[in-house]
Amino acid sequence: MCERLILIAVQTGKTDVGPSLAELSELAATAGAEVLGQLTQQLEHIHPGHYLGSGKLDELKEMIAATGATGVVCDDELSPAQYRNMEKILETKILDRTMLILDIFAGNAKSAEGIAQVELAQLNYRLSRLAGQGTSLSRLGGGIGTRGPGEKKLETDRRHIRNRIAVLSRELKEIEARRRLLRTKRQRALVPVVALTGYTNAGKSTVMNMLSGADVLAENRLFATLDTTTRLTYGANNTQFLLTDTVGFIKKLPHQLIKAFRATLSELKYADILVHIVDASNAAHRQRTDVVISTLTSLGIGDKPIITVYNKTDLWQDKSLPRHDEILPRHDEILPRHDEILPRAENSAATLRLCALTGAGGGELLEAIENEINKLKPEITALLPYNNGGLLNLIHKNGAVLSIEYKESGIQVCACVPPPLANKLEQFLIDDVDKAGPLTL
Ligand SMILES: Nc1nc2c(ncn2[C@@H]2O[C@H](COP(=O)(O)OP(=O)(O)OP(=O)(O)O)[C@@H](O)[C@H]2O)c(=O)[nH]1
Ligand SMILES: [Mg+2]
Repeated sequence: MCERLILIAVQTGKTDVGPSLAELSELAATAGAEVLGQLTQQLEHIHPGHYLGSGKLDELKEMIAATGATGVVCDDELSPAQYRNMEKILETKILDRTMLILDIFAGNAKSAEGIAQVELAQLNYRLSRLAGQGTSLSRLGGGIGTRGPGEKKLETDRRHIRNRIAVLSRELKEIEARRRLLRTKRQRALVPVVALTGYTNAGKSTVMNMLSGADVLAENRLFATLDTTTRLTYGANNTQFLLTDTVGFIKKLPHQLIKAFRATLSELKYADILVHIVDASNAAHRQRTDVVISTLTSLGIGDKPIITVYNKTDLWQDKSLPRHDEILPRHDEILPRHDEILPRAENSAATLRLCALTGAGGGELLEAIENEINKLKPEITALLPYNNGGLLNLIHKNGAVLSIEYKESGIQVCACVPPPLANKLEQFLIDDVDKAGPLTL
């Protein structure tokens, strides 16, 4: 069944809800629905009982009847009370932004981990909707909000949902343990991890394919990637690193999803360097950058070195970006100028431009990644016993040797090495006495 929906939003402050509604419309289309129209209201506060004010609700009811809409989507997450009241007053299906996002995730999940994570998020969301309510879920019927692994569970009661949540949580714990093992192996291999991050549809998977030769699905739709993919990749000077493609962010990303996707998002947490891909052709790219940075910060990973990449340069000069025309008062004013882009992230290590589609700028990106990898390597001085040549080989392979001296007590090496190797060498580290210079009395 193709849902035919009307989008609604309340504007409380000065911020225009236009871009947010445009994005909601994109979410609805990605979920397979048709958007018939939209309705906004300027209010000081969102109405606690039924989101819109009473008069506006009447207007909406008329609009539903006139257009033959099958449902209404609200741009904010509704409280259970708002949800119930609106459903009663409007006598139609009520959806919110969170339900659309969960539905898209459910449609796109492929791996066992992805499917389990989405189901967990959906069940937690449904459970929160059921708070203090004895209602059966069957009244929701089919369509958006009911699709996905949780579909069969719609007829079950709260206890059933809780049991299922417990089973899924256990399953995910096991998957997480496997991930941890993989991570330990990677750390042992001393290869740095670089993770791609950014708003959904910014071009992360396209960059992944371009840099690593992977064949990850890159599509012009929201949340095409839900599963992480990691590939061994080579930098400009053949430095090895692991490149990871991850799930994208969006404004008002449901917290149930963030919680359920903890294992997937941990790939960002354990990365050494983040590459933030920005679709700079999108008029709202500055706000989206802020969303990404604040999401990273809320995940406790805002302090990693970030390379900011302004992608889709080929579209920057295009004056006829149809999807965003409505929210573009003056295109030139909003798009970054080619010669003047300021890094938005405070700790942005480097800022560069890219056209991931053609690969233009790819060389610079690899160089920037390599630069950051080199910065990760602290300078150490170690005195290695002569019978432990393996360590010297490791230093040669993974670090940059600055000097070697063959002394009576061992081999004194000064080198820049990755932090895991520095840890491994801990017992051999010495203060570099030669560097300190002669003592003067
Ligand atoms: N014109 C143009 N399109 C690009 C460029 N880079 C990526 N795209 C397109 O942007 C769309 C989204 O690309 P993806 O790589 O799937 O984006 P993503 O960030 O992985 O998106 P999600 O996984 O859905 O969050 C695709 O249609 C790409 O072909 C670029 O430099 N120029
Ligand atoms: Mg992707």
